[in-house]
Amino acid sequence: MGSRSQSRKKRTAQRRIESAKKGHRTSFSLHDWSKEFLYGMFEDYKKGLSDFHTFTTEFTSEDPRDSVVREIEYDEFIKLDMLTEPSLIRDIPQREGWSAIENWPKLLDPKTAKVHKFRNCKFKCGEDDDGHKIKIRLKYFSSYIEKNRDDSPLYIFDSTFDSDNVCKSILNDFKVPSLFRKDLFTLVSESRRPPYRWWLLGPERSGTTLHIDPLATAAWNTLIKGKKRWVLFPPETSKRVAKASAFRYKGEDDEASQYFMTMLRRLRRDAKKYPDKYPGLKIYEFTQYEGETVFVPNGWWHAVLNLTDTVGITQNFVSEQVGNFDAAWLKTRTGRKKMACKWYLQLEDKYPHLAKRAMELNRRDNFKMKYDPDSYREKEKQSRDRTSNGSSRDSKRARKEEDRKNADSP
Ligand SMILES: O=C(O)CCC(=O)C(=O)O
Ligand SMILES: [Fe+2]
Repeated sequence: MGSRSQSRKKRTAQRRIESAKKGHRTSFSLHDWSKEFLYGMFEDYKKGLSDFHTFTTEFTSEDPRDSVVREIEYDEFIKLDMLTEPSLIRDIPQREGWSAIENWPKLLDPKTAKVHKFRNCKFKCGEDDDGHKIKIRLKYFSSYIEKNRDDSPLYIFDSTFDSDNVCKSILNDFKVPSLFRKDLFTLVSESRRPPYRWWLLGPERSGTTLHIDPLATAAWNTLIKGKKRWVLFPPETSKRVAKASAFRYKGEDDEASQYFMTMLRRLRRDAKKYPDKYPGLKIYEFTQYEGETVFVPNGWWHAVLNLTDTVGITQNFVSEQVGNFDAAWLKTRTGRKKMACKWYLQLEDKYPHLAKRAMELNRRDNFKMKYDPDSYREKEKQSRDRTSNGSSRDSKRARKEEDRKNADSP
């Protein structure tokens, strides 16, 4: 390839990245992306981490009140029938034969990424101010991974990769780990169900800010390549403490890199100095290595920082095996009213004991569902009868119209 065409390609890559950055953080100039110089401090931050870690998975033992995430070997994992504590499980991809091990690491290296079948696939790497997706071709993103010095770089966080004919083969590269396979949200149609699986690929210093996963879902998160720093706080921890907002100084943002490198450390220092200010505080902080799967129970605060370039996959779910059915029902019946009705009807059919439990919870709280399952069932039956008698196209249109009228907000 001629050098002129190479430099044209470089310019295109740069333009695409710059436009993604401008759309994602509209208040930032391009210069602002590196104004905190976290790039220069990152190596020291990482070296500091290994000072107080002994185990292979680097559990923090700096503070005696720190809790330790349970480590589970694969042979033990497959014998479990329940898991409700935050845990780190080894070797699922190797033992369950994921081709991700072979395929995904190539996407982190621009040389192999630019000849990979995903090179022209567009993945979501941000959102604009109106909540629209910002997408980028993988070949451009891989050179950004290599070259960027941003404080908190863009991160590919994509839940709709299965809608593209080429990148939907990501689905063939992994299998939902055995214990997490019974996902009760699969009873709801894909279109009704909120996004639930994300393919994650990002440069070091990118990450996910502190949050609790939606609708009381639990999550598993498997790392194929690289290292990730995690922090988890139990559900009873106040948002103010977990966010370490008191330790956010002027001019700092609360992106994952800033949070881990400065705010979380200040919180730790303060908690050590003034333990009475933080009764019962527990901080679970650890490093996840490749091949390891983190299990996050429902309701736990968590944040993640990519210590190196990483690629992995995560999925959110509801199941009896992780004990989040009750909590998910409570959230869904208020947050996703129509989905709750449809979910209930499916539960009645496939897991009657859970439908019974949902009704018990409704009675306990004197909760009236916006879409009553009994009348919905009746309506569906009538519309089915109409379909078999009259024109199916007409009734389909009527159903669509009804759906539109009844549309609930997420
Ligand atoms: O690996 C990460 O960046 C964390 C992802 C996460 O917590 C989520 O998708 O809810
Ligand atoms: Fe999460």
